[in-house]
Amino acid sequence: MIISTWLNRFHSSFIVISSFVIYAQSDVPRPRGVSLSKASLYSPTKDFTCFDGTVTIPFSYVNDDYCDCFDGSDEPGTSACLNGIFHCTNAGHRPQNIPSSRVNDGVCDCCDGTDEYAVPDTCTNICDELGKEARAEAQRLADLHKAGSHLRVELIERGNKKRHEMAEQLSQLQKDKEEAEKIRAEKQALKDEIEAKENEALKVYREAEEQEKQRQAEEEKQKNMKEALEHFDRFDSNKDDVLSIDEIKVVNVFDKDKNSQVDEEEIKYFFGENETVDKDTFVTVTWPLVKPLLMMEQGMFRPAQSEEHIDPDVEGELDDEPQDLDTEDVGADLDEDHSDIEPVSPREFDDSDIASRDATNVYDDETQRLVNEATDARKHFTEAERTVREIESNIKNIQQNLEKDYGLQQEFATLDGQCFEYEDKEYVYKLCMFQKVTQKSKNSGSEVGLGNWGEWAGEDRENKYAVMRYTNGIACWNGPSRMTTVNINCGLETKLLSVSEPYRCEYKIELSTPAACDGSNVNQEHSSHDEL
Ligand code: MAN
Repeated sequence: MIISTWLNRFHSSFIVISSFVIYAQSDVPRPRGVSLSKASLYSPTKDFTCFDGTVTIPFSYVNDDYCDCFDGSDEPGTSACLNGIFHCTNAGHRPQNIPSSRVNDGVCDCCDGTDEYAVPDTCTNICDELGKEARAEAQRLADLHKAGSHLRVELIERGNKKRHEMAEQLSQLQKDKEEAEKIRAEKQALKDEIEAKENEALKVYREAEEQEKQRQAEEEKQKNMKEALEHFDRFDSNKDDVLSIDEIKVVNVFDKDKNSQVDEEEIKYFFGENETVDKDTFVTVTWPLVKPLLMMEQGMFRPAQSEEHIDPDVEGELDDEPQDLDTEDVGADLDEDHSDIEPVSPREFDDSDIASRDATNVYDDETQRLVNEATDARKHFTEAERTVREIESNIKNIQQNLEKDYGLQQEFATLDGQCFEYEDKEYVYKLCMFQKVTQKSKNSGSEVGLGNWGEWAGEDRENKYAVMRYTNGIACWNGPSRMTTVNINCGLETKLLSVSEPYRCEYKIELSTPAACDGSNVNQEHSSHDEL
């Protein structure tokens, strides 16, 4: 491909002959666009080998406005290669590398104007001016870092002290926990012992209670049966011990849908789909269905659900005229749950039984004494257990804090838990360091989580502590969870400088703090720029 385009080479070099010059910068002669550090790679007395080593060309092909090297290294001073690099010295300011495609494009990229040499006077050299401004800014930053680093030292001292205290607290809590666990074990043993005695003493009462419950249930059953049979007899007008559809047609209470007519379909519902019912079927099938309607007619029963929705004014009316109730609903309710009218089912004997017994004081003196003792023992055990749990939770919190990365010298430790606010037109933002970020709308007042403490996220190891990331905030509408990046800058005060949302539900906070002030960093930054 390279050989087949010889013609193009001569054509190009003819048009832009000014690119093909040896360009002297400072005291080391080198081709245009080459940095001082790379000058030795371009020797006019030798052939030029592309930086990637793939092609060697006569030196005269360098900067001939024809791209010979795949890596663009033969055309640092022309725009012939798409991937070339043009170096401007920018004397008086910072040197700069720009893509060589920007050479002679009519835009001044370098402050010394050397990237625009095709048309003379396209650019003015403004490096001195920019350099002056940059040096002033660098000085301001250096001063700021210097002043801030005194405060940083204080933060480091306080941070280390805090960690030390936390470690001490942790070991104290671990001792407390052992002690609290011992007490809990003692209280448990006492409780178990006295509860065993209490159980024994209460057995008698439990059995009596159980018997009483059974007796009451049986009594209730008999009462219900008696009531059912009385009604059977009342409905059985021809006294043949069988209820027929005709006999029931005249009994209003069977008018389930309240249309003033008892039709066959309704009766069959109560008859369990039979044509007639005898006494047994009446008691087991018909009576449970009709009893609630009878009670309703007598004003004794109202479906529980209606209470919540009823306007107090209307409620009175309904009490007076129960037939206004929606019978369909009543039917459904009755099919599923008769608990409102059934006798209370027997249940296990538990603490509340003991307490109620305690209140009515129906135990004999010895049993009552045991119950009181057991109640106290249970209370003491619960308290001992709560104490262990509280200590465990404190231990967990301290351990979590001790595991947190508070910077190389603990400079961020004292900021943990401190909250800082920032207001814009719409929202109040709050950053609680190492905890979470929130956003509160000024209109609705509702608070939205923009992320919980996640990790340090500086680009590399040296500036790991320049960026904090808070993740897993409240999910964005139709999108991922909200998250916040906090850029840490040196400042004499810890505060939020700005909050923005560069992408939907991704927030960016600029924070200043003395914890980020470090005089040595500024100098390093300077020297690395000068090297370019
Ligand atoms: C709320 C705020 C905004 C966010 C939108 C996304 O209005 O949390 O910051 O952009 O929700 O729907």
